Amino acid sequence: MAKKLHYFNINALAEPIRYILHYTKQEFEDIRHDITTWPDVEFKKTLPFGQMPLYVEGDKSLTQSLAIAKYVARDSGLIPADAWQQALLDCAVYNIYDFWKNVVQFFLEKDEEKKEALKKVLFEETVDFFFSRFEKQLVENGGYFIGSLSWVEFVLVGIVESAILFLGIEIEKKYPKVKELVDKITNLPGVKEHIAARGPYTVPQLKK
Ligand SMILES: N[C@@H](CCC(=O)N[C@@H](CS)C(=O)NCC(=O)O)C(=O)O
Repeated sequence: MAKKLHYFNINALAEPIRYILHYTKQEFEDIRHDITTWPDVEFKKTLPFGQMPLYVEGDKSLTQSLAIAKYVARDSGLIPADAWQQALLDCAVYNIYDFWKNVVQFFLEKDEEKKEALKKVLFEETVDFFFSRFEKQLVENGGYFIGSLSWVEFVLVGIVESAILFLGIEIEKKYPKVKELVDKITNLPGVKEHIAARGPYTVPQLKK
């Protein structure tokens, strides 16, 4: 069945999904909408909640990036059978998104003074608050969240790469296990070729 992923031409919420799809060798159409001219009013009206990513499989469609990432990771050994292990992964992924919310808030802030204040808190407190904890979890679990590769490590790496791009800092340098994971995921078969083919991302300029 034809699979399509709609998102902008940026990493952010869609790159973990793209990584999982490439790693698990699922063919899909990687449809990228232009963020610099967004909103595409007619297309936006067709989105169930007005936002992307949107995943389409035949006549079915799904929104919410985490629901999509988890769905495309099924049947691939990236989701444990045990309910407690699944819950630990859900917990980890919501922590990752709690961090990401701060980056989005900073990125979307238009008032220069407020943006500077948000940046200060992010750089001086938020990044270390979350990453010292992610690092500790990875150290305690053999480099993963629950002891083996799961869909959530793909989410962490996608979000780390996006945060590095959007904040302009090299977050992972201070956190060796996070860095190790970024290197591991980005060199996985399928993911590596995808990255080489798409080239580097740049920070998007949003329409005023
Ligand atoms: N909770 C949603 C958030 C989706 C979301 O915020 N999408 C943004 C891009 S990252 C979007 O579509 N923005 C365009 C708009 O709202 O018009 C998810 O995880 O998928």
